[in-house]
Amino acid sequence: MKNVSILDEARNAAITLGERIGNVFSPSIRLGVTGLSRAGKTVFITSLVHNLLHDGALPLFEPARSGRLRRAWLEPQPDAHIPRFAYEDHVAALTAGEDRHWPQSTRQLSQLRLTLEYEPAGLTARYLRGGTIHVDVVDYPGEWLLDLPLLDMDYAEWSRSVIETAHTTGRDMHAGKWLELASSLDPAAPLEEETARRLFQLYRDYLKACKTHPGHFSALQPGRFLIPGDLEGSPLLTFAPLPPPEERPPAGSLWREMERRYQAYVAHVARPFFFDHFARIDRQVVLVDTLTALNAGAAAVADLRSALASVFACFRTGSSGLFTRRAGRILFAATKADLIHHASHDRLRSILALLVEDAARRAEYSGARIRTEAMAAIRATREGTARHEGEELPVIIGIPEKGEEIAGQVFDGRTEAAIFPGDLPEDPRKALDGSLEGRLRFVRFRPPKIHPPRPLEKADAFPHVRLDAALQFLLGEDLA
Ligand SMILES: Nc1nc2c(ncn2[C@@H]2O[C@H](COP(=O)(O)OP(=O)(O)OP(=O)(O)O)[C@@H](O)[C@H]2O)c(=O)[nH]1
Ligand SMILES: [Mg+2]
Repeated sequence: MKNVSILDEARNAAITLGERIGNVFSPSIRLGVTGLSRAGKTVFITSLVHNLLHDGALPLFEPARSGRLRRAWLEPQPDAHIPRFAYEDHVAALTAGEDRHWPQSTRQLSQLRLTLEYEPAGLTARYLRGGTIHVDVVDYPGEWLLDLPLLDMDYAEWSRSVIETAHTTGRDMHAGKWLELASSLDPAAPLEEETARRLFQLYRDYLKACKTHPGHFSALQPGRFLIPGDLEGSPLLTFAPLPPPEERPPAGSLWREMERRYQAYVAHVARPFFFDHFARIDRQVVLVDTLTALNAGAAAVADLRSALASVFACFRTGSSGLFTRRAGRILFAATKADLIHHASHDRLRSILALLVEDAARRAEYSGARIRTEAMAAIRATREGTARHEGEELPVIIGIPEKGEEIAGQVFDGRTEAAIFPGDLPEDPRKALDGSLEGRLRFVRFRPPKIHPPRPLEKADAFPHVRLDAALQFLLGEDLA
């Protein structure tokens, strides 16, 4: 990255050194969990922690299978200035008997420290170090990763590039009002706060419309305009791109004030996110709601691929040693695999693998170890077969959420149903060529009914699909 200053690098090195010294006696791993909104981040972290705390069935996680994992517990997190991941509230929501429900949407960065006590595998290891490791889980919106290009651009460059993409097909139908206002304003006129707000609102409406329009959400900046986190309503967010003027307008003008706010956003929001949080991540999980994209059609799948390429752009800088300090490992996981029959799980993984490979190629990525999985952090369904017109169909059985609908049947949120969601194609390329259109149908299910957590009873941990395989890839070697 061209304008990453020496100061930043020095600061980063200092963090690294400080953390290493602090970690001599209690190693810690920072596990980042990200994904675009509703990808399944909160449910993933809640189930992962719950399964470790309550001795869940994790046969693919070697330390658990071999009995070397002795104990897990929560501890106060290292970064007191970050909100704590509301683990207990999420478990309470999911285990509230008849009132159980999925956790609320969470729209900012949060953290949770999980400590694992284990028996090291080798004799030497057992002698040299204790078997305790802290896992600091960090939940953050994937939308914030899309701010990376801003670190490299000044306000004029950014404005020019945003306005240029706003004229491309698909986006242009949403950009009209904002562009109209932006081009009618005199950039040299003194700033009026009301105009600034109006411009910001129209630009944000444009971003929001693009986000819901399949095919166009991968470059929506600034990330905080969509997921403001703790900056909701902050003046730091009251800016928008303007057509760059030929001559530099005077201080106090609309242009100069917008420029100042943009610079403040980059300096105080985007840059600290990358350097204070992202840079310190050792293992990364990128959750991808591949099924929802498949359900929406080929344009949405192609769009997902471009969003993944933007994610790779962030990790690519990791290969130059700036953003990831220890051996990186990135897991891309297709979530909610319990919405399809297990016969299709590997196909789901292949589709994600294809998207990830394509995205990595586009971003010219090389770096950390990458893996793809199809997974359900919490399994809300079970499987069965049903006869339909003389044919045996693999179905999934669960309680669809109230208001969900299939072929005119509206579910009441209490009754179980057997659903044939359709088959995923054997050839993953079909996900992109439009041949799946209208052939898949997913509904949202209620969370499964489990008892409130009591320690040491396997049946009480959240059921899952391949959560243990994810754990093995992410942490298996650290507990060796
Ligand atoms: N069936 C099933 N549904 C899931 C699973 N994980 C998530 N979901 C569904 O996806 C929704 C979103 O999950 P969250 O974990 O809240 O997603 P998130 O990424 O934290 O979302 P934001 O906080 O809004 O960014 C949930 O409310 C569930 O409806 C899963 O493993 N199985
Ligand atoms: Mg969340």
